[in-house]
Amino acid sequence: MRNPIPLALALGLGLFAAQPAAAAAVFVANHSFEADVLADGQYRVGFAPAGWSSGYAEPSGPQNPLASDFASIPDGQNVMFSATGYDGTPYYQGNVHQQVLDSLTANTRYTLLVDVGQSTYADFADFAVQMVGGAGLETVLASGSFLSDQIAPGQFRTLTLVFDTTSAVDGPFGIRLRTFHNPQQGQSQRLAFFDNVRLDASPLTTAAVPEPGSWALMILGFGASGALLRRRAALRGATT
Ligand SMILES: [Ca+2]
Ligand SMILES: [Ca+2]
Repeated sequence: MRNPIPLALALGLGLFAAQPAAAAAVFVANHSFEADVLADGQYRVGFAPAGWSSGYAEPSGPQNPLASDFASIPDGQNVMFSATGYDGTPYYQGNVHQQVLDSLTANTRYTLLVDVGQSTYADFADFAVQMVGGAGLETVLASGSFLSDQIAPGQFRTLTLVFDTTSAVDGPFGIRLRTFHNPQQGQSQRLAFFDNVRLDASPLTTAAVPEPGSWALMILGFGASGALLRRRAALRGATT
């Protein structure tokens, strides 16, 4: 500890660098739909996957796709399919959800990541990945989607949804994965697939990290101090 100042600086920089590690994972039950691994090619309709709820579970369920359905599965063997189509009015639409928190913390960024896929064998359904709250998880706090031409058949893409709080919010708080019937797409059944649902919470403390402009000013400041010291030393050298 002969030279504590550089050590303190190094510790400070280390803290800045470690900031992303402050993100804490929020538990999502059966987040990858692997709770009950199905036989290859098998799928289940009529109930939501374990850990998830649905007001109308018939057109959603866990599925173990065939190798020909997707180039690869994001995580494990199962995914969840969600369907929309026509079997009489109203059109059916997949809609599963689960509560994950009792309340939201102030000044926190909640980041939800969901892998969304389009199979090789079915048209892609309009879908939404949502962060929801309120009674029955009916209030949409944040919602995200891809258009059908943004995911190639047989591929999954990761959708990232961010929700920031400034004050604490009473829950419940949850995740909803759903498909929508689009009248312009006709009556045939369409499918969207979901996998690997991840949610984390990280404090919004970015104010502790200097902006690039501040860094430049600080470095300029250090440089100016050094120049001043050198000038004084030179002056002293000149007068003695
Ligand atoms: Ca999975
Ligand atoms: Ca499989």
